[in-house]
Amino acid sequence: MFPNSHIRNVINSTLASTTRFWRGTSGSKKTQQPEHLPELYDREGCPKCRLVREALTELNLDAMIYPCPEGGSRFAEKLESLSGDCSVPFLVDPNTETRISGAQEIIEYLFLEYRGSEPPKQISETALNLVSSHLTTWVRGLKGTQVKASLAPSKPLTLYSFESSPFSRPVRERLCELEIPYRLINLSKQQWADMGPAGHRLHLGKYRPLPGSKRELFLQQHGEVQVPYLVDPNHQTELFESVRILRYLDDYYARSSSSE
Ligand SMILES: N[C@@H](CCC(=O)N[C@@H](CS)C(=O)NCC(=O)O)C(=O)O
Repeated sequence: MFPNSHIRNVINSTLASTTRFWRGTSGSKKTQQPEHLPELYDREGCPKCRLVREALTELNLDAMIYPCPEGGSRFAEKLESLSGDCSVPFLVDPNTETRISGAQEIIEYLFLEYRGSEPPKQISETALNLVSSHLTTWVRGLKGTQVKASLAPSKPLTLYSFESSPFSRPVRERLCELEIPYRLINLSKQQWADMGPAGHRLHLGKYRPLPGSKRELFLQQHGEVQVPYLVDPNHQTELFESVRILRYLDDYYARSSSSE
């Protein structure tokens, strides 16, 4: 059973997805993941970073996320040495040896490189998208922007998610606040049968993801497709259920400021 505070959190997260018009839900039917993960220096609550993550979901592209919350230091030095300052979003693509800052520049690069086209207006850094993304950050009460004291994992974690997922957002916020690096695997929705919560999909009969998709592989491995799903190789742990994942992250990685 969910505690009331978690139910309120998910309802609020659903409202946040609505203020962003549910961008970052569906994605490409065909995606060739590049050899190396593009690396995004990101702040979950940052309005411009959100537009980049929506582009990743739209492209169904996975990425390595280095969280850079305000007040954080774990990746700040690396970011500064790569980009010359500490601003996010910043993208490093080891496949093409590209480094780019600025949301619009990153989005244009990703679409050109991984879809061979310009980005659609609804994902670009337009005034409307910036206003609605700022609103989303405010609806979330600035969660996922400020650092919290934490223990650094030796190995990055892996999170299966997609940008607008109301259950996944609180997990990404916590990963950001705790400065935990993670491989973000986007399980973008690719067809009508993927729509809806895992237990109540908007279609009849047995759920069949697109053949050859990441969703199909996930279904084969786990018997169902549901996000968020967290893998922590540091403690040989794999978890479904947002509330359990949040508790796990707090238990294993959050520290009170005095114990730092
Ligand atoms: N009780 C689960 C619910 C998770 C859930 O319903 N996630 C949705 C996305 S927000 C999902 O996996 N939908 C099925 C899909 O995307 O195929 C939790 O708290 O993690």
